[in-house]
Amino acid sequence: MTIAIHEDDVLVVVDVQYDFLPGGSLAVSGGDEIVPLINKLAGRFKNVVLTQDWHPSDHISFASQHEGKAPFDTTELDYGTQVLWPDHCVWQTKGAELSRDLNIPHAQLIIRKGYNRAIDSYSGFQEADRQTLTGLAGYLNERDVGRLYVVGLATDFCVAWTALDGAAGGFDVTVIEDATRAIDANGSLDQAWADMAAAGVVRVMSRDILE
Ligand code: VGL
Ligand code: ZN
Repeated sequence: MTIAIHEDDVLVVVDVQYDFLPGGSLAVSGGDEIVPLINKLAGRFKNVVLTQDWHPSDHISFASQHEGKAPFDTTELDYGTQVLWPDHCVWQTKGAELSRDLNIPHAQLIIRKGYNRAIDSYSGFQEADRQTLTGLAGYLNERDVGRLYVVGLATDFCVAWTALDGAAGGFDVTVIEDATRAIDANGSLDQAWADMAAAGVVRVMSRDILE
């Protein structure tokens, strides 16, 4: 079934950065496979917004900042349970750069997130304290946009949290599943799809839009 993309719909491309691609410090399996598909999808959208995970080198989400902890362990922070990651997307490093294979010259905005040392931010809308906003909702509302279509990395973290916050903010949100890839740590992918379904996030495949 074909979904018609409208002129006011927005494609949100999440964290297609070298550290999440093969060879990167937090490489998502098959992450590179989605880049040509994202480029193709982006050609159908007048409006495209990118997000960029952007951390200081001593970011609190890095296992290296917590004595005795290893990547994929968790720790309790003021705002809740935090998964600890390998150092990744450190600003001004190659790993933090958006893939040069993205071919989306008409992208209108890049939202950086995770730049506060003490707060992680998977979501493009708000930080993990669930209080500090990135400004993305304000931007989209001011632009009076239509539906949001979310793609990128990783399905179960930054894509899911962005989709969930978009839905909570009153947007009509769709995730294009085959234009995402997952980290899938400890059942996180199943949980993410369950959470998104419960929030009314629509799940489609790229063929639903492209064919
Ligand atoms: C992400 C873990 C840590 C993501 C970002 O883009 O999904 N995951 N930082
Ligand atoms: Zn991060």
